Amino acid sequence: MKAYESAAIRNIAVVGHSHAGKTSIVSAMLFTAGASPRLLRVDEGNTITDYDEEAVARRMTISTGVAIAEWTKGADKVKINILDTPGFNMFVHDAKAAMIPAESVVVVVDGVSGVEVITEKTWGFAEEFELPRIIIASRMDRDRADSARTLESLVTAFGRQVVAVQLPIGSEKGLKGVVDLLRMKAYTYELGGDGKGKEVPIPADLAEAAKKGHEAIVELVAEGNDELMQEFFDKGTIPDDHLVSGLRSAIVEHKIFPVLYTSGLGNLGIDQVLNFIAEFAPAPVERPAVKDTPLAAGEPSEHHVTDAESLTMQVFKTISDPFAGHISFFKVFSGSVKNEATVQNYTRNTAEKLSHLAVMQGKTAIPVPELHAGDIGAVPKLKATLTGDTLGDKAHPVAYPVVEHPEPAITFAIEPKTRADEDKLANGLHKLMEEDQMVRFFRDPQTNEFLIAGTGQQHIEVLVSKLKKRYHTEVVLKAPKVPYRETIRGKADVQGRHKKQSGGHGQYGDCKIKMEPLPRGGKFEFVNDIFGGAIPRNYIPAVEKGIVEAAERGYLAGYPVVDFRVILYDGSYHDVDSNELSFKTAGRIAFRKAMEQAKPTLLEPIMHVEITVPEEFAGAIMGDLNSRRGRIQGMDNKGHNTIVKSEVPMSEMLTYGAELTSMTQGRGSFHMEMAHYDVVPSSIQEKIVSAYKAEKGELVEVED
Ligand SMILES: Nc1nc2c(ncn2[C@@H]2O[C@H](COP(=O)(O)OP(=O)(O)OP(=O)(O)O)[C@@H](O)[C@H]2O)c(=O)[nH]1
Ligand SMILES: [Mg+2]
Repeated sequence: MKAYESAAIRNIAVVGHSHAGKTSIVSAMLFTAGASPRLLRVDEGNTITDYDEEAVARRMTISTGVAIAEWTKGADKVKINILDTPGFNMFVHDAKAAMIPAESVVVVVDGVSGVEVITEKTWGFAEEFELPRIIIASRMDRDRADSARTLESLVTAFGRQVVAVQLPIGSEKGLKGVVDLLRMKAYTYELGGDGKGKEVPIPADLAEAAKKGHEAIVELVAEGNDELMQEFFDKGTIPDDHLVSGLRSAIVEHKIFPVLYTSGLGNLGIDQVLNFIAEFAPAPVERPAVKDTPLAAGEPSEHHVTDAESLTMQVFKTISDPFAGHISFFKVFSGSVKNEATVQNYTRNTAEKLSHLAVMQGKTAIPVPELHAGDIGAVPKLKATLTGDTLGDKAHPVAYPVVEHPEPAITFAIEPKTRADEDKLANGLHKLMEEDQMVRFFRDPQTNEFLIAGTGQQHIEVLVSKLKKRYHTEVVLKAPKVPYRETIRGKADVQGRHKKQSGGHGQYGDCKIKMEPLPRGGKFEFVNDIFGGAIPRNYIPAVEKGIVEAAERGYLAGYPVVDFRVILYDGSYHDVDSNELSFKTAGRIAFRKAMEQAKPTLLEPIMHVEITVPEEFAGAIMGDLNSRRGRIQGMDNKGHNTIVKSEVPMSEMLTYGAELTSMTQGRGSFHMEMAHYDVVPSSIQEKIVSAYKAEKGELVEVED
């Protein structure tokens, strides 16, 4: 494939609620642009962007797929790099990661449901990254699809800068085509055809609505632009070329959000979508300079998307599986990169050789000799590079900001089925973590069980399935676990002394510490306040280590102790008998004594929960949330649905999916993410602590 210059590149992230029709639109774009020989379908499991085995099995996008449509509009040939992102809530963090390489976002909404929970969530991502947005209302051929209602829901959610630039011709099964309100032209299509429209006169019954629609665009464009406003007052309208350029600037500056209509499955209106992206979506050169994260104290530097600057690139996605190997997807932010180049990974401080430089069409790598500033590419077999890393010219180190993801929402204990599985487990999970930043894998320090944490039940199921299919490792999922923590609510001032001086070499360590609470999220702070050598300097880290290790094992119920400060202010030592181990032990003793005094308490994770149910279930759902110690934060009505927002302890939500289904006859949906930690009410705390003690008692007996 030829190397496109920055001005001829469009990088778009396609986002929206699950099932809105994103992958189908992308598939239709690829076919219409000649990238596939026929229209590939999600339901046939053969689309270019949903190639992953798990995506095919579940008929939904699980991780962002990258593809390319080369499209000619008038005299311009552009390369559209498309990022087809997941809309299902448990995978939607990948849509956020796709904002890094994109200069604009295509927000897809379903023409029946309009704006949904994840539409708003992904809109928020685009807002955070200050990206222009083009909206596509899709699945317009379905029963009950309604363009006016969909537009209304968009305007309600995102404001009056949302404006239709098309009108659909016909509706539901009778959907025929679209009217381009900007240039006042109409196109009809054959459902399931080649995606290329036939120009026809604007149907008489749409003439009035089309005129109004055109005027709405004129007014909105004029409103935001003084020169055009003047022209509008003087002439009563704006000449077409000024209207187009005015609209384009407003879109690029994310002041206007245009709405188009399609059927992805029917491949209707898709050439107009490609034309619109080619004409109105900004090229990478047009984006504001990219800010980096300062390597030392100071202001961030700015990088311009041009070949003239030195090379900087960032990895935004990694695939790691036994078939494809390790593939890093990156965006070139500045400079250009050639095949076989050696570049520096600044994040890991190591050199990487870019052999087999490529662009990706789904899972297929297409070799390229070079990539210019602003382009998206991929390279296999980097040694140390992971998602989020910044690479480039060795002489000019840079770090670009990485995407922040929420903490995992669910943790399960897993057990390898056999001894052989146990040996393979860590390796398989390690590979999965390379490509999925939402997986956490660790051992429970208390029970020694393997724990796996992720965004939700389905996410964990995908991981278990990948372990089995890719790495032939079978595991059994056990009951979900709540990652409690411990903290203190009071202060303490104690002495920890360890002394063993019976014959031979003795042990002696002695420390005095104060302990006090830190605000939530404050983790741990260690302050060395020793003056005059009461404890020799080389033993102080040992005291800290003893405390840290003891804190990891917990005090009340075996959960890590967090959000506290320790001040080491005094102690004593023995010339012969003191050593590191003695001071570590002294630190541990001091920690346990301090915990006793400092009002220890348990903390539990609290989740943000957003539940969407038909309105007749709203009362029951809220009653149920009450019984789960939930705090209702707000309620919203959308059509016939009620959206309930609340904060609920994780421990009350472990099996909510199945319970919501039975409470709403399968008509409710919810998503949740970790919000913060909060103190566990004392009655519940007592139960957790006594259960721990009982279990520990048993364990000790067995060990004895
Ligand atoms: N009738 C009709 N069905 C469509 C259309 N577009 C998609 N569908 C169907 O809707 C379902 C979901 O489509 P997808 O394209 O996978 O939706 P998505 O937005 O990619 O969904 P996620 O990947 O889960 O976020 C599939 O069964 C499609 O066949 C359309 O234009 N018309
Ligand atoms: Mg999809």
